[in-house]
Amino acid sequence: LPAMAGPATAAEADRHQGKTERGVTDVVPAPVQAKADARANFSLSPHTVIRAGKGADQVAEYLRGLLRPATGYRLPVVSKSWGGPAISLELGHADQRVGTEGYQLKVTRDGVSLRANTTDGLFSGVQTLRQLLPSAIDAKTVQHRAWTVAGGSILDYPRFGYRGAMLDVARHFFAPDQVKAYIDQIAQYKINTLHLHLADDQGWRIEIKSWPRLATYGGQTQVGGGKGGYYTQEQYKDLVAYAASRHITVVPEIDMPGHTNAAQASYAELNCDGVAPPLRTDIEVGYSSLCINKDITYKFLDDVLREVSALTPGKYVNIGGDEAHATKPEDYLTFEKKVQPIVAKYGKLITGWHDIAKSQPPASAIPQFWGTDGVNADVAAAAARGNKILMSPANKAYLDMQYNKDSPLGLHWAGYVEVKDAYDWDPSTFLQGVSESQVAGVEAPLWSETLVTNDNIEYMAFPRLAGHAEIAWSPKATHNWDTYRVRLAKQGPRWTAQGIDFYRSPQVDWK
Ligand code: TNX
Repeated sequence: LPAMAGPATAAEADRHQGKTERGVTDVVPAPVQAKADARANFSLSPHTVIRAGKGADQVAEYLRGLLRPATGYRLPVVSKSWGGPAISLELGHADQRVGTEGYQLKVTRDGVSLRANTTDGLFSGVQTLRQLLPSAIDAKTVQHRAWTVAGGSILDYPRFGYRGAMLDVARHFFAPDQVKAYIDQIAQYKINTLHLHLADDQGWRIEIKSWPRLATYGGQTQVGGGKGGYYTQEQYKDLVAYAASRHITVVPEIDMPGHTNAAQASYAELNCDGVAPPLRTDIEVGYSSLCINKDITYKFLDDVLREVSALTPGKYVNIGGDEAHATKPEDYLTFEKKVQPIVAKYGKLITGWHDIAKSQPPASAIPQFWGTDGVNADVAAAAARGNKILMSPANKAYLDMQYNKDSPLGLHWAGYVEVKDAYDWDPSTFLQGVSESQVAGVEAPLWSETLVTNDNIEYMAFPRLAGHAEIAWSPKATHNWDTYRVRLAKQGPRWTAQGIDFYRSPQVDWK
């Protein structure tokens, strides 16, 4: 073949001709409606301003923070623009259909107009806008090149209200900055909830003022015997605020009545025999249980749930409930009957692993399904009673499952989960007796038995998290692996620019 003249790659073509390497239909999660208009591309310039309508300042400043490092442009946030090139963020006057979390985005030659009914909606629109720019927009230093926004219009809103990621900071502790990095990574896929697994057998990770040894003693190690750690209440509040600045609500989990060895090691009185067990750094599960018939157990939980609730602005607190193999079934029910009202007393609603379904929690509680097959009578019965179900089937949604037998990280008790497996499931048909309107949403849990660094987190979460985010956000009708894998491939250069160490699955033709 004769050598082709001209730029060799799409990105180069973009640089030379001001064309775009991606369009409005390439976005992940797929929007509800997207109409490309190649003649309507808009280019950022040193003169571009960000116009923030009333109430849109915070999102406008966030957008500015995203666009400045790579462009080097000033991009001032202004309340009025004078007809020059602008990205305009406006609250209100959006199409009815966008609801409380959706947005409308229109790119023309003259600028970008983003509208939503809420700042959450604007924030989601900003994440879309980001993907209409070249992937180099995520570089941390100035790149000299054209910054063309793909032209067209988008109308978008989520399928489910709960779009979650969970991070297990108990098995291995992750410092506040590490969690913030993950928050930034997940926010770009319109995840709106971060569930923090704050206490387990190997570590207690949040300061409780009325029971200080939980953190200072129970937090001092982790799986493998490293030094562990915990969040002070100030650090936790700062994390919650950081998440809120990314329009993400934190759901704190205190696992109980099992997965409690760190607490029992910290306070002898929490054990039926009054003897504190040693701290544990192995990965066995199902051996620990709080003492169900001691009053002190409920005094302890009242204190913990009071403090955690007071630190948490979100409406949900997760009370764990999984794998309580060391608790007798009748004791488990006794325990749940006593603990669930404490959560209500402190003004919170309950989430918990689906094991809590058999205790018939109030209809406002959200059991989180983590099973691997499509039949679970307790969960179906809860749905029939009115509970919404959060879907995290382990063989699909667990980010800690190995991709294949050669994956250097992860476990495989629920099977190997390649990128296609993680994408190919439907939360509204996975479980018998749980249909679309009974699903609260989707959460992708990342357990950390084998994970130590942010690179480890990234390698397990990406690319799979993008698939779960798409399942939670995009209309079912857009679900299609063949088109998804092409859109997903285009995320690769973005992750590279962001420094995300993702798994280059052979199922995707990465650029
Ligand atoms: C099961 S899933 C657990 C966790 C483990 C995880 C590892 C669930 C509710 N409990 O304690 O970390 O498997 O994949």
